[in-house]
Amino acid sequence: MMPGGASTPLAQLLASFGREVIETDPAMLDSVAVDHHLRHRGKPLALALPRDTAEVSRLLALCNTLRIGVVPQGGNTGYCAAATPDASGTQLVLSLRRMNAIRRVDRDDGAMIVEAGCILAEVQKAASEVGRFFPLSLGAEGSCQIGGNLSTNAGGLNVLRYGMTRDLVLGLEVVLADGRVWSNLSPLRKDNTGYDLRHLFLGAEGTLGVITAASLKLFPAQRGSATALVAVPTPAAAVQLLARLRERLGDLVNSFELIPQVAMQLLAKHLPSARQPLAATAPWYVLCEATSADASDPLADKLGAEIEAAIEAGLVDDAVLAQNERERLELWQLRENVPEAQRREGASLKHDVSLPIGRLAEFIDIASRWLGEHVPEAVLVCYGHVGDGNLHFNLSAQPGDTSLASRGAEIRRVIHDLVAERGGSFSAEHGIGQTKVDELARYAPAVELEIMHGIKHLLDPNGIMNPGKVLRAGRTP
Ligand code: FAD
Ligand code: 2HG
Ligand code: ZN
Repeated sequence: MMPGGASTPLAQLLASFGREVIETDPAMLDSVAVDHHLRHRGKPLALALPRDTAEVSRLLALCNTLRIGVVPQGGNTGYCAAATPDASGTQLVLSLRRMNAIRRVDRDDGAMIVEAGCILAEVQKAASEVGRFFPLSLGAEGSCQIGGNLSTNAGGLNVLRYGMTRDLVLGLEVVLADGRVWSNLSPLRKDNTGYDLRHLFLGAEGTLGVITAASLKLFPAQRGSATALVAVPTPAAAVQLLARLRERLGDLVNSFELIPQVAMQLLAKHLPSARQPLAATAPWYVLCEATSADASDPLADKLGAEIEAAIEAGLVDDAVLAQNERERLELWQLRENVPEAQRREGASLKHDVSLPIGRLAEFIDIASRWLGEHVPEAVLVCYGHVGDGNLHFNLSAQPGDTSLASRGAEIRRVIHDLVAERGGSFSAEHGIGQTKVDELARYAPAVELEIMHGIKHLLDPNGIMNPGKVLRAGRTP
C-alpha cells in the first residue's frame, strides 16, 4: 500500500476529520517539528488542529485505536524538547491553538475558566480587565500557552509569593488517551472528595492526557509596587537580604531574582538598548520587587528602608529604586532578557536546578570552583529565581569554542550530583521532556518511578501520549 493510501493511519485521520483539522502542508509541519532551542528535530505525521473538546476526544479515541503517538504542543517555548515529535514520521502533533476562548471570568468566585490554547499574556489580560490578577509570569508569556504552562507546571517570576502553576489551579478539563473526558472545572477552594486528580496532569508534560481547559485562581489586582536593583558582593549576601526582606515585608515580596555581572555584560553586548542603571559594576545583583493591592501602601519607603539597613549591615553595596513604571519595566527587561542575551552569545549548557535556600550559596561556591578548575573554557552565567531556591546554572561557550557540547554529559553529571548531594532537584521548573529522561531515571527513587510507570500504564495503556517523554518508553511497572 502506498504511503497515504486508504488504510494508512494518516488516511484514516483524514477520512475521519478532514483537512480542516488534519494539516499536512510541509511548511506547517516543519514549523512544529523542532524544539525551541533548535536542538531536536522530529518528523510529524501530521498536525491536528481541533476546534473543541469533543473533537479532541474523538481524535484521541481514534489515535488510541490506531496506536498513533500524540505529541501535544502549546507555544513550543519549553526547554526540554517535550513538545517535539520523534523522527519516525508516525507521531501526530496536536495543537490547541484554535481552542483559545476565555470561557468565564468570575470576580466573586475569584476564578476564571480558560481554554488550554490561550496565550498566557491573554489570560493575564482577561484577569486584569475585571480588576483581578493572574500571577503566572515568565519571559515567554507572549507566546506560551496556558496548556503548556499547566503541563510543565511552569515557575517564573512570582513563585515566591504565589507558588508554581499547580498552586494556581482550581480545576481541569482533560481528555484521556482513550478519548474519555474528565471535567472538573470547579471554582471550589475546598474539595476533599478523594484523590486530587488534577495534580496528576499538572506537570505531566502531555504524557497522561490532553488538558483542554482549566479553572484558575484569581487574586486582587496589584495596585502598588516597589522595584529595586541591588548590588551585592556575594550570593550569600543575596540570601541574607532575602531573609531580611521576607521577615520585614512578609508576603509583599513577590520576586527576588539573582543576576551576575557576566549576564549584565552579555546584555550590554547583545541587547545594548537594555539600560544598566547602576554606575559601578558589582559581582552580583538582585532584582527584587514588592507589590500590594493597596495603592497607598508606602512600598518604596519600606523597601528603601530595608535596603538602607542592608547597606549598613554590609550586605548591599549599592541600589537603585525604580521611580516610575517605565523605570520598573526597564529593570525587568534586564532580567527577562538574560536568556536571550545568552542565546545570542552562542552555544550553552543549561542546568535548571533547585536547592534548599540555605544551601544555595555553598552550592554556587563549590560548583563554580569545580568549573573553574575543570572547565576553564566555559563562562558561568548563573542567575535565576533565588527567592525560590531555583538557579539557572548555565554555561556559555567562549566565542569560537566548540568543545563545550562534547563535554556536556560529564559536566551535567557533576553539577547534578552536587545538587543531589545537597537535597536539591535537577529540574526545578523546566520539566523532563526528552532531554532529562535519563536524569529522572537516575535520580528518582525506585518506588517513585514505579508509581509513575503505574500511573502512566493506568491512564495510557497503549503508550500513545507523548511517547518517550518524562519516562523511558515501553517500560511497564
Ligand atoms: P510547549 O513547549 O509547547 O509544551 C510543553 C509541554 O507541555 C510538552 O510536554 C507538551 O506536550 C505539553 N503540552 C502543551 N500543551 C498541552 C496540553 N494542552 N495538554 C497536555 N500537554 C500539553 N519556564 C519556567 O518555568 N519559568 C520561566 O521563568 C521560564 N522563562 C522562560 C523564558 C523564555 C524566554 C523562554 C523561551 C522559555 C521560558 N520558560 C520558562 C520555559 C517555557 O516557557 C515554559 O516551560 C512554558 O510553560 C511552556 O509552555 P508552552 O505553551 O510553550 O509549552
Ligand atoms: C528564566 O528564568 C527562564 O529566564 C529561562 O527560566 C532560563 O534560559 C534559561 O536557562
Ligand atoms: Zn527560570
